Amino acid sequence: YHDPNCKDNRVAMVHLFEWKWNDIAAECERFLAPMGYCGVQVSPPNEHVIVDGYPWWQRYQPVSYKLESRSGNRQEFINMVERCNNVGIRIYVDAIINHMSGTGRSGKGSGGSDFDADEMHFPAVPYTIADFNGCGGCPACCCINSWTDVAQVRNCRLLGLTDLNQALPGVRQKIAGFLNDLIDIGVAGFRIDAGKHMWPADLKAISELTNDLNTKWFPAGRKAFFFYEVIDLAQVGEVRAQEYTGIGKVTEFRYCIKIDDVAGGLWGIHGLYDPGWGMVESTDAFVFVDNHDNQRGHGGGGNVVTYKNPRKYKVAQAVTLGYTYGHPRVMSSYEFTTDGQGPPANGDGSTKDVVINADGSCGNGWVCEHRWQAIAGMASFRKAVANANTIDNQRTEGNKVAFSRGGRGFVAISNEGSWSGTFQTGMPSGRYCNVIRGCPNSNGGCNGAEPVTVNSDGTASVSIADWDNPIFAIHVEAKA
Ligand code: QV4
Ligand code: CA
Repeated sequence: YHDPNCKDNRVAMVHLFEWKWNDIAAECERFLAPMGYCGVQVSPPNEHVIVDGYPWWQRYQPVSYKLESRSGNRQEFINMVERCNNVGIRIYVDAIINHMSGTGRSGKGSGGSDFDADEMHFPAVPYTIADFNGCGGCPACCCINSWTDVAQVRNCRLLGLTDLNQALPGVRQKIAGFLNDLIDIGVAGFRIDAGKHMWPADLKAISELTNDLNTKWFPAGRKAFFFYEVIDLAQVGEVRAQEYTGIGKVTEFRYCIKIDDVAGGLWGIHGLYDPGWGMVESTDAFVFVDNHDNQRGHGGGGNVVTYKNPRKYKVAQAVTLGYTYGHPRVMSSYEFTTDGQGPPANGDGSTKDVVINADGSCGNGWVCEHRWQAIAGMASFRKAVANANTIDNQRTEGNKVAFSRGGRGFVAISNEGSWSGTFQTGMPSGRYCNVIRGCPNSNGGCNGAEPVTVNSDGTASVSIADWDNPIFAIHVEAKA
């Protein structure tokens, strides 16, 4: 349950937030596979409520487990999983299993199913009132008021969302049935939404009901990857991330705060992983610079760097993908100005296609951080150094840092203007491309810059001069 099931040495995951299945399938083939990404976290694929104005968060209110959502239908989902797996890119599903829709909502979901949340009537699963937690032990609102009352956090309603009782065998079976449908289609794992709001023992029982992965793409006997969304900012008395490390990896939200600090002051890189603050160990940590919640002030927002600050964002991603702590996910956003704003939409409310401009950037309001050369280049770097779990030749000078990764890659980052000189890269001699500028091309050179020569003693002449891209990175899989 801890293994992301990546193909070969691929590592980096990208969250293609609110993308449609057909666009994701194309992106796997045309970009993610060649750039060395491992997989995609997709938006919740199941039927959801439809809210006026189509905010993104309507998809966090399930109506059923039918694969009919704003991103596409079941057949489109199946096609995406097949096309992505066929080029070695894994699909991870954002699974909403803590709750169904919020109270006060009823009617038809995105797949046409009837529901009535106040009655806890979700006939397309089916769930009835008996499948939900009652309000015993909860405040009068039945909601979560005290975040240090662990039973309340797990048994009462998060944001008024009708709370399933995962202790019941029937509920466990239905959730596992949903996960197994996805596993049989070929997904590689799950982000378990609102993990904090479910008991680890119940989650363990549910994961033990899941099938092995589809042997069309995975070795026999492999289990799905589980990573749990648990926001632990070390508040005394609250749920701890460590309660979940026995059943999968866990989101490390303290990392978002740390990396924002470190990207502003690179001298702090030694403290990126801070066990004294209660951060989980590297092998248990699922890390990201920002996520779909905290980039817009939801779920532990504040003190995070996003696409709106591109230079700092690239530095933060370069450290995240270049360093060794945790399993990394890259956020891929759409432009927004208000927190509830949904994805780019057509007049009828349907999601706009992702269009790719001639220069490789995205149009139609899609930001596509994962395509920024500095970030995509670092995704390829992470693949090249995947089996080199050491940091060597680290050199920290003021607000600048350089290090190599076990002879497989070398990175230098400057946060205070140009930085040039001779560096020990620890790499075999040869001609390499600075992947922050561009990849090797078919003429034996590099796109975007001249090749870099590493001498037989491992030294190279390195120069960082571009204020907006203050990073230099070479690795053994990008030779000129
Ligand atoms: C409103 C009132 C409530 C009232 C309720 C009554 O605010 O006080 O009880 O009506 O019905 C939306 C609205 C919210 C509304 C709720 C229910 O924003 O105002 O409640 O719907 O109708 C996303 C959004 C939420 C959104 C939710 C459901 O962030 O704003 O709520 O989807 O549509 C904690 C948790 C953590 C969680 C984080 C947001 O520990 O687990 O809060 N993060 C995950 C997801 C997140 C998602 C959910 C959980 C819920 O990452 O995106 O919330 O699935 O930190
Ligand atoms: Ca719960």
